[in-house]
Amino acid sequence: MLELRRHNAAFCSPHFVEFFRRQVTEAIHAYRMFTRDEPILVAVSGGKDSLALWDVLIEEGYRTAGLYLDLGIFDYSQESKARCEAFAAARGEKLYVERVADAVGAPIHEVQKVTRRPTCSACGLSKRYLLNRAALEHGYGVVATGHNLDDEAATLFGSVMHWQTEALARQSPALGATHAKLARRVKPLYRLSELETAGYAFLRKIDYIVDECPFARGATSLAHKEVLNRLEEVSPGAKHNFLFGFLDKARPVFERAADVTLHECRVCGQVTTGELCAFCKLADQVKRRAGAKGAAPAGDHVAPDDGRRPWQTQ
Ligand code: Q46
Ligand code: ZN
Repeated sequence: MLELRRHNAAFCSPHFVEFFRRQVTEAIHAYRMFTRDEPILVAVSGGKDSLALWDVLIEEGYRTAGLYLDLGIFDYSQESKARCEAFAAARGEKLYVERVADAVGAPIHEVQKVTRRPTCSACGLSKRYLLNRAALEHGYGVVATGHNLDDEAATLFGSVMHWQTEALARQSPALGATHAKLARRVKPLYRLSELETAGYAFLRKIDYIVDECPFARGATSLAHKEVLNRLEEVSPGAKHNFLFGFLDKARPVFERAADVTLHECRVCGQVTTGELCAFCKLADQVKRRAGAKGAAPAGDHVAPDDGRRPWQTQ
């Protein structure tokens, strides 16, 4: 029996699986994320959230393929990639694998040495860029990620703490394609907590990587999650109310205030606000300062997502 305090309900295993899938399909319909006829690219990291999401979409009859971004982070990457490959093979689904080092010019954990850009910042930028590029190259108009309620509430908390109004305007379970070279980005798990996703992955016997990326240690987003977990303990439903209250009442105000003009990067043709996109600048820095050598093997974990699009670094 699984007890969910914020819903004031308890579920047996089959009913929990049903409840979980219904939350996902309701999210898809509420935000018109995609239709059954359209192919969906699911960004998978080998963790519980993205694999649980892929599992639900397959079981609900959606047309999907997975995309694994191989970050080249030691054993972590190798193990997470193996989980994604096994998951896809067992279900007969297509999995695209992209080696980030091939695109950036160095494994992601070496980028800091040559550019001084923090590893997670270079990683986040590269992931946003490569996700969008892969979607366009392989003909997918929409990318789905496994961000859950805890991720989204923590991101919102961080943006509010620093009053990042542009980030607040962007934070949404679904971001549209505002340019022909932008795939839509959706988060069908935004109504489900981390605990609920873990419960679903367990009940569905999904073999996922439990370890976090080694660079996640000490991340501010984890501190924000702890604060929110403490609030949730004394007030079940606090995270849900925080996120959903924002989406209903506050986001439209921030959204109206934000507007950008988009161009195509003169080097790679992807979307940017300036002449050269942030990814091309990063790759150029890496090449010039380190001399691009080949790639190393890699792995991934879905990063916190404040809705930044491929051209945004701040
Ligand atoms: S950003 Fe940083 Fe994550 Fe990239 S380097 Fe690892 S912790 S995977 S969410
Ligand atoms: Zn570019």
